[in-house]
Order: sequence, then C-alpha cells, then structure tokens
Amino acid sequence: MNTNREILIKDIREHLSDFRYNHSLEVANSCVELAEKYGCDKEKAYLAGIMHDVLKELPKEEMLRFFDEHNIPLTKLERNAPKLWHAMAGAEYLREKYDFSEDIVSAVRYHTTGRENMTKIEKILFVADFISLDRDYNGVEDMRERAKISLEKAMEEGLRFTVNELSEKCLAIHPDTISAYNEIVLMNI
Ligand code: DGI
Ligand code: FE
Ligand code: FE
Repeated sequence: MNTNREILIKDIREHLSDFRYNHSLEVANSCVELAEKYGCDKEKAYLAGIMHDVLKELPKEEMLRFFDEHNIPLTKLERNAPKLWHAMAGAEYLREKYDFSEDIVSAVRYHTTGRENMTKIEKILFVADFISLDRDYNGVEDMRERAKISLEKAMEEGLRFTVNELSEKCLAIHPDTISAYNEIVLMNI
C-alpha cells in the first residue's frame, strides 16, 4: 500500500478544486478525531478521509469510460445517479493506483450510500463527511453533537437527511442507502 502523504496530497490537489481539496483535508482531520474516540486505526482513517472524494470532479464522460475500462457494471439506478459515481470509481482508483487495503477501499466505496453491516472505518468516514469543519448546513451542530454520543446516532440523522433530500427531489434511493437506513433505525429503537 502506497501511503506517502506527499504523493497522495499532490494527487487530490491535482484532481480537485480549492473547495473540495479543503473539504478533503477537513474530512481527514475529522476521521482522525473519530478514530481516536471510537478506536480505529488513525492512519487508515486519515487515508480514507483524505482520498474519499478524489474522483468527485472527474467529468461525466471520463467517469463512464473509467467504469467501462475497469469492467465495473452499473445498475440502472446507479447509471441514473451520477452523485454516486465518485465513490464507486474512487474506491477502484485507490485499489489500483495505490494498492490501498480493502478496509480503506470499502470505506471510500460506501461513503456516499452507506450499507448494511458497516465496519468501524466505514462508519467513521460516513460520519466525518457530514461533520467536517468546512460543513455549514442547517443542523451541522446537531450532527456534531450526535457524533460525540455515538457513530450510530450520527449515522441515523445523516441517513434520514439523505433519504429526505432524495425523496424531495424525486431521486431514486440506492438499495444500500435503504439498507443502511433500515438497519440503523431498527438498531436505535
Ligand atoms: O461527496 P460529498 O459531497 O462530500 O458527499 P457525498 O459523497 O455523501 O455525496 C452526497 C450526494 O450524494 C448528495 O447530493 C446526495 C447524493 N446521494 C447520497 N445517497 C444517494 C445519493 N443519490 C442517489 N441518487 N441515491 C442515493 O442513495
Ligand atoms: Fe463524496
Ligand atoms: Fe466528501
């Protein structure tokens, strides 16, 4: 696994706008804080955080070519949900280019949708993406408070937020998002 921070930071700097680059650095910081609090490998959490959005700004055509060249099949729903592409493509990019370990790859892979049975590092990245210092949406303070109580409390709110946002926009909700939502709601009852 290539974990040279200088090389990785250069990579996101070249791929991302100032805004998204700064977001990546802040998510990495939040990942390390959560890893410390909830007992996870801090270096792995940092790597997941810093690289999680690496392909977020890849043009649509290049993204589709990437899926094609890597034989990554998309479901009908996924083809119609471009916001999900950067997580799917980013995970494969990190596996291939830097030989990242599978636990980090899957944290990146599921950082947008979540999924059932998430690992600690997957939950940490999912939550860090909502509470990083650059975030300023309505309710971010509540999310930060929840993240102090438990990863699951924060995930519950994050998933509710995502499900609400998507249904209001009449967008399809990925089965992994639904599974994550159902699991967490039943867990917190
Ligand atoms: O990449 P970020 O902006 O930092 O955050 P993210 O990777 O969580 O992406 C959030 C976007 O992804 C948001 O606009 C909603 C969208 N999204 C999340 N879950 C789903 C989804 N879109 C669809 N269609 N289906 C989902 O299940
Ligand atoms: Fe993302
Ligand atoms: Fe992000």
